[in-house]
Amino acid sequence: SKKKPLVIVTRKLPDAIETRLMELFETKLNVEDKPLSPPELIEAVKMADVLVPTVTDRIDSRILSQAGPQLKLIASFGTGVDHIDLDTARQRGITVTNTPGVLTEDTADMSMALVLATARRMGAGERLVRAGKWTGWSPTSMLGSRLTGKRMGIVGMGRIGQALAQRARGFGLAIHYHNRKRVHAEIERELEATYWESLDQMLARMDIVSVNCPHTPATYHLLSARRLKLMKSSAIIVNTARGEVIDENAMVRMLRAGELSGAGLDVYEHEPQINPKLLELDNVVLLPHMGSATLEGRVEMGEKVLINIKTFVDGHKPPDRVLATMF
Ligand code: 8YV
Repeated sequence: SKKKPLVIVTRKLPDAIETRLMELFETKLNVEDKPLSPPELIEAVKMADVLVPTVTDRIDSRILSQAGPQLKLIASFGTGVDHIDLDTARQRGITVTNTPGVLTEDTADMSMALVLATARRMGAGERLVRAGKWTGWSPTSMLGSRLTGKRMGIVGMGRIGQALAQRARGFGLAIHYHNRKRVHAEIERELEATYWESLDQMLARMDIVSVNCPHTPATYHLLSARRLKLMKSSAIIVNTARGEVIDENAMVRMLRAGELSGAGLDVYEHEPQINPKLLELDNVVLLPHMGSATLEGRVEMGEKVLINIKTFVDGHKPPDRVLATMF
């Protein structure tokens, strides 16, 4: 019988997924749950038939240039693929898959949660209570801004952007969006969403801006210093996508100067490093990249990885192939 392919997994995954991987393939797990160092990653791509990386593994051209000829599939655990050099993978004949769809609702929940937490100052309120500094109710303290009747601008109207729009409508927000392409008229109608071809023009008019696009060469610093300056000083910004989409230094400067009223961030430009100036600000809510972190979501992401590997190993095209040309 044919030798089972060697699958190398870079991080600890849910038990049920690891068990299934070991049943189906020869599998090397990471029991420590520490990200692999670059030399360990090189060792992995030299040996593996299939690599299962996550967002914490930088699979750049340097790493891929060391890959053995047997490496034919990178089945990433996660939806964003900006940590993988897709062009080099394609040149080397390596198929790349991701796990789209199963984390849409959870990530949209987190975007909405960050909007609420930021607009209503939940972080500052919680810090006050925990510090034992709350002296009682007052008519003029802890005042945030009302959501009902405000405008939300969604940058990136894909699956997550649309799921966020559905939620935001329930909070009385008017939905606006910018996307490379206008979405289907039917979806636009259903969400009562207004399309802005010009991101600049949209930004100038929004009370809330939510980033929900992938990080690609085209979206790196899409919210540049110049564009951030177009926003109202009363506006808040939330990001559950990728830190690189916003010029983080420029945003921090504006938050400090009161040129932006608040930010709710789940992702950062240099994870897991946090700009120390962010920690000094009271008008920001800071989360540790947990947008898709639900028990259910992680298992479903693992199931997608399993299906992608299984179909590929069986000689078929895996369902969640990522093409460099998608971006
Ligand atoms: C995951 C994410 O935590 O899917 C993504 O793009 O950022 C998160 O859902 C991460 O990708 C795991 O690799």
